[in-house]
Amino acid sequence: MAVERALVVAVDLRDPKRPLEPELAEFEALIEAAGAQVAGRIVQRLDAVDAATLVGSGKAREIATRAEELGATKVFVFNDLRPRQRKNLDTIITLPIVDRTMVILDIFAQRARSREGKLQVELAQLRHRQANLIGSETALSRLGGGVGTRGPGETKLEVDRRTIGARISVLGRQLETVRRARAVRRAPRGGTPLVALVGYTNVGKSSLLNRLAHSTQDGAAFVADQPFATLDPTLRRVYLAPGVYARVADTVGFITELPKELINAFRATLEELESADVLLHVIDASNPDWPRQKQSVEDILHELGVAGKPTVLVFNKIDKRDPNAAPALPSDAPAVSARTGAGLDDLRARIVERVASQAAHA
Ligand SMILES: Nc1nc2c(ncn2[C@@H]2O[C@H](COP(=O)(O)OP(=O)(O)OP(=O)(O)O)[C@@H](O)[C@H]2O)c(=O)[nH]1
Ligand SMILES: [Mg+2]
Repeated sequence: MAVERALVVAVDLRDPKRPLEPELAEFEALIEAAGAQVAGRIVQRLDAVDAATLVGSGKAREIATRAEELGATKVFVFNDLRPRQRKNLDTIITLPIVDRTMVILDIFAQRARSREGKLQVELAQLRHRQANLIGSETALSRLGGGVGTRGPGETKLEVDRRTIGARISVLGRQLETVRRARAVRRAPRGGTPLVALVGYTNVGKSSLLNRLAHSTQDGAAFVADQPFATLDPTLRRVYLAPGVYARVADTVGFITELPKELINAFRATLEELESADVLLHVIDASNPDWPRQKQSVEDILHELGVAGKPTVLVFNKIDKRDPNAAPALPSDAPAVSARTGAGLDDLRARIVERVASQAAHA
């Protein structure tokens, strides 16, 4: 199939607390990670989104014209789209409309490897379609192929709306069985503390795990400069201090406005977080947008009910960071580089400290 050409559409509500640009740039990176090419963007400034068409009907017609000029094959909408807005837009714009959740789910569908991961993604996709009435009449067939239509492992997503409900029940039951098996495997191992890596996607969690566990190539966790490289968590034994070891779990990266379908679907994977003694929250210090990313991660941890866990903050990628760049890093948090290995001794010491104080309180 030819490369899909994306026209990106966003409404800018000019909220000073939430500037559009970093999140829109992130959305475009997600679209490219899903395999499409960004051909253009249209930003509509409004005080509030239009209840009927999100962008306003005049703007919607402009989008349709612009899409044609650019030879776009799909329109990617940044903001949340209500089913009614989607339906109305569909009548003005003949191209398939793909939302942010569909893009993220598409990436997950392409990357999922484990049976549980695949079941989770398919379930999340079907729930999203059901909730948004995608799959009704023309919308699905118009999507054609590519971003927004792929199921895990090359299977094409079930298109018949009447069978979605039945498929969702089957998937739910299969996941239950897989999860039960996993809970048995995760039974406590002789008092070795469990440390879970958490953080925004692409901050270097898997790289850090490989460093800490001295994993090279064979058996190393998968590292890539792309969002959601890790979908299937790995667990490694890590040396901390003479006689002190931890089991360290890598996890799925978070993102601002993580689709709620995904939070639910990945709850099982994130159970790792619940059983963890300590969370190691990894932040990309080289990204000027790190405060937003850190806040998003904290919000999601809160939603998952694990915000109260003892946490060690660690700033990664300091090799890539301009030391004078704003915003400054807190002086007391460990700063490391998974690439060069800088700061790792200090980090190990912090983890030991946290694990010890945790054990003392237990
Ligand atoms: N310069 C620099 N790059 C790093 C460092 N740590 C990781 N990277 C790079 O950052 C990218 C993402 O690294 P990963 O380890 O896959 O990040 P992750 O947090 O596991 O990402 P997801 O699994 O996608 O959430 C890769 O290109 C790494 O090589 C670092 O300390 N310095
Ligand atoms: Mg990873």
